[in-house]
Amino acid sequence: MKIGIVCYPTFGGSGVVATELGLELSKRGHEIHFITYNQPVRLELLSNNVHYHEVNVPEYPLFHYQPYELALSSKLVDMVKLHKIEILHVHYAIPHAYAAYMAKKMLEDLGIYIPIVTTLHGTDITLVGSHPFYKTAVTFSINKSDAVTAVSQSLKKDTMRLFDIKNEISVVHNFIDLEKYAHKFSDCQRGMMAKEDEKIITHISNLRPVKRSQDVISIFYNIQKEMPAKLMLIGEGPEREQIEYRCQELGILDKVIFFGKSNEIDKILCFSDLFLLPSQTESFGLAALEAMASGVPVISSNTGGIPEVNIHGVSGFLSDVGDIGDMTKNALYILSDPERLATFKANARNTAKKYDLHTIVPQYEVIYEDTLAKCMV
Ligand code: GMT
Repeated sequence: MKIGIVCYPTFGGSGVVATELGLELSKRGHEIHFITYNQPVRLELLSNNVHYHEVNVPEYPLFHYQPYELALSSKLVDMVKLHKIEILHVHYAIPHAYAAYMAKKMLEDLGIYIPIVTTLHGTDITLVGSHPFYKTAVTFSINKSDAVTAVSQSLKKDTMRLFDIKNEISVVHNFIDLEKYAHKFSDCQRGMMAKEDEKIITHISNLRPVKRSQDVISIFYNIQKEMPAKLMLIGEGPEREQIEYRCQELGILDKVIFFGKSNEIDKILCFSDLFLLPSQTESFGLAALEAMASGVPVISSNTGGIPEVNIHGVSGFLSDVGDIGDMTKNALYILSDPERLATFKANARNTAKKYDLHTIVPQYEVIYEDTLAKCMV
């Protein structure tokens, strides 16, 4: 199949999932065309069946807002015609599903039929999409897609609750390349980060308020009072400065390592003992799955789709949002006993196996085939 993929090319989970999906589909023999405004961060290798087409939005001083969806829909039309793309898979409703529908209509005028698969990732529904300023257009775009998927049962439920949806929504969970996270001992440069007796706690996010990174600091503060520990913080975002100040106030700045944005998540997770994800809301929590695939147990909130990923008492523990006391108690329970820690690590890796890309990616292929077949009728 010739598949066009539209996504946000940044470090967000939706862009990561879209990129990993395209790369795996290409290995399975499909021709993939990424169409977006920058080369996706995890798209390191282009090959004869992985292509990247940049959407350019020329700056024009008359426009207060540069019209990205207009440029994207024109680019989609051009690329579908030029490369004979058979299906478009757009990740994130805003504005991708909307721009894809415009492209579809323009192509219809030329006698070309292109089906659209839309994948909802969470923030496009729970945080941004349901805002009254966007809701009408998001509802329209979802209802006009030929197939719609959501990354968790929880996100499907939220979408049905928040929007007037006429379409069927299939749940296709996020996935992980387990081989990439199957570390050899020699890969893990633990000694560079912490002393032998220090536990390594990790948090990865875009440091936005929804991630409750301040809770991460509070939990870590409590942990390091009880045992030697280091905190690895990966990611950039608006709360970074506040977090640094807070660490300074608490006198723990020397125990916190800020990595910024990183493409080497697997290497950092490799030497981690525990992962913290106390988010306010999370449609899935890809970062938690990445941690689990590396054999890192997860202390998380019990919100949104996280309970579909992190299994309470098995791969880690779940607590109510903001319950720092319970999260600290659970973290100390796992970390304080080496045998228990080893069991949780093994369980985390085993639990992640449910989301192996070899299980999940074929589910998208079936959706593409069914959608194409349905649209031929
Ligand atoms: O979490 C973010 O702020 C980034 C966001 C995105 O759109 O890339 O992540 C969302 O999509 C991910 C991939 O499907 C999910 O794993 C995240 O849980 C989801 N984030 C939220 O729902 C807050």
